[in-house]
Amino acid sequence: MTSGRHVVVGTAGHIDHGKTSLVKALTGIDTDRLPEEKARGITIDLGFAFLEEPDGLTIEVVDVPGHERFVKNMLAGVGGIDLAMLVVAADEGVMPQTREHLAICSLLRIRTGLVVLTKTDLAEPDWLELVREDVAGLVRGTFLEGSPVLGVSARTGEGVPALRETLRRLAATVPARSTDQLARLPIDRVFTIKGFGTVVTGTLMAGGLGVDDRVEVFPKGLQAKIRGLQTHGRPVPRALAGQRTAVNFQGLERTALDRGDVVGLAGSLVPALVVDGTLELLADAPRPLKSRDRVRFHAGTSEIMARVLLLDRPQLEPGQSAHGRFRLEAPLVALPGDRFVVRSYSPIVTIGGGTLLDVAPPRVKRKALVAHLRRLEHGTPEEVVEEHVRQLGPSGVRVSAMLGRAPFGPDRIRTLLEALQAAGRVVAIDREWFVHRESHDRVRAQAMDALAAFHRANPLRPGMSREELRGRAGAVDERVFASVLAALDAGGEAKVERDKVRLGSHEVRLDPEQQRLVDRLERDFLTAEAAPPSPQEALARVGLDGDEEHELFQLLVESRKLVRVKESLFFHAQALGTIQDKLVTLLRDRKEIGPGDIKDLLGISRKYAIPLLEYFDTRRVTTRVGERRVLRGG
Ligand SMILES: Nc1nc2c(ncn2[C@@H]2O[C@H](COP(=O)(O)OP(=O)(O)O)[C@@H](O)[C@H]2O)c(=O)[nH]1
Ligand SMILES: [Mg+2]
Repeated sequence: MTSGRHVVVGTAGHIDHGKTSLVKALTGIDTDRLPEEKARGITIDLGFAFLEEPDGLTIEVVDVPGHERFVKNMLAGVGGIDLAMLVVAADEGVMPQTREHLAICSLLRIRTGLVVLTKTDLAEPDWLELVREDVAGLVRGTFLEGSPVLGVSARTGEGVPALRETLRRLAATVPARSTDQLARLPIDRVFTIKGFGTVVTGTLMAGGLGVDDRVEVFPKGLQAKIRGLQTHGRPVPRALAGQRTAVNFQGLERTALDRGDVVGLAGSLVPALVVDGTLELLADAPRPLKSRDRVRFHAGTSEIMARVLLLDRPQLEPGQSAHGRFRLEAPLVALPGDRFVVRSYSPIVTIGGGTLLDVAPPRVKRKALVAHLRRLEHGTPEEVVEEHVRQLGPSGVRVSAMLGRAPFGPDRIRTLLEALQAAGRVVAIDREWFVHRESHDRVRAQAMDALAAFHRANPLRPGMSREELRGRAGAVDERVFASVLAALDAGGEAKVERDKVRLGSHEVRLDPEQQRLVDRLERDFLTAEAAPPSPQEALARVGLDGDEEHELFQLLVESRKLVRVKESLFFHAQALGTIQDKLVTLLRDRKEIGPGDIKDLLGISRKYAIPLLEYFDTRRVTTRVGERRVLRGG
């Protein structure tokens, strides 16, 4: 059933050259289904048919309109095809949309195809020979050069079996699509079926979709569950890359969806309003393309108005290529590597196309941008992933965020990131989160500079506050900063102790006079026991001016010899230990005490007693019960 191969064949060619008749002769299916199509005898929108071969090969056919006014619809259909069938009426030969459709197929990098000369019943052999020469000239230098050219009459059936055989042969040469990539289905039709609800169709570009999958319709952000899936007219539990697929949603209104939207797994794709890519102007484009020109941008099944910015020149001549940025007037949902087609605003003709390189491009100067795009264009997959991580700087990137901006599936991205990590090019913050080595090093260097500057300005302070240091090192994310500090600590360049960081080489060195003052300050607090002086008083006693911010005072605080009990109330750590022991002994004896008891116990005033009691509450030594204290857990 779904085990066989699937190849999507698209028709191409001028109106009335017999494309729809050929599809019908081949598959038995009339793809002109709209009443208006029947009435006018022309194809307006895309038509779909399929052919099941006995060996499990399914040839799915997308029939496109040839009329120049409907090239937009043609573009929506041709994006998903593997194989182009360029149809030229033998009695008329090459016409404008023969050329335009061939150009579009070339721009979309369709690699395989054939030419069918239809209506052979209407052409004399001599004439047919001339048309063959005409066609040979047309395809020279394109992907169709050297491809089969078959004569067919849909009317008499002549040549149909040979065409079918050739399609089978070509189908075998089409490479299989990636199933590792994220599922993507650009919608080409939306309709309702009585009793089922909303159905969309499209060619599944990559990955797979299964019944009951939770999906999202991008860029609208509408989430829904897949109720049913069909491939060529039959229900299937799962659809795979390359298949024409109909998706029946649970809980989505038909009117909410449009051609051009993309179905993907919830949260997996990223809509873009600015994209960068290569841009080539067709050699037969009617005029040069100027920077800031307004164009029609076609990718997947969407058409979006856009302004093109040429990055390295004011205008692009026919036949030239360059890098371009597109400012889109509506969000695009696509991935790097996708091809796109550009048509001029007026007259509406195909003028060029290119490959998307970045769908979340950085805001950098033009020169840096061109260098960035070159790396994305010519790099190996590993280099492409590295370039994105580099570009994202110290905030780095998560595997999940990488999925929407690189043309690789989750497993591949993880493997590439792990290879980069092994090569020392990126640093893993955790299993999902990576920062480029250069950014990591930059934060590291900033932190080292900030530490050195801090020590220079505060030679007596043992270390810098971790939070302040993080601010000086670019205010990077806490976990990235932790990783940088861990690296510095491991290398011995810095030492991290609780919330303080210092250079590995830093030592507080006091001159003899400073040492004497510090010793005296400390002694004062030690002997004052439970009734210590205020910082100002203590400093004044040794002849210094200042409060607790004084660096000599801070030295005692940071080395934990003095402990802050409340605002500007400091106790010597040793004294505080003794007080705690006395308090605990008293509480064991009395079970509960009031503020008066501690005053008596220590011979101190309320000024010290209340803060001490509160301090021991917060240290979880005691618990407050009304105005009284009990031992915690006692
Ligand atoms: N004599 C002859 N007429 C054909 C043949 N194929 C198509 N036609 C006619 O050419 C016209 C256009 O055909 P159609 O398939 O709609 O062309 P499309 O616009 O390329 O899809 C119709 O009137 C067809 O009946 C053919 O092989 N022989
Ligand atoms: Mg047609």
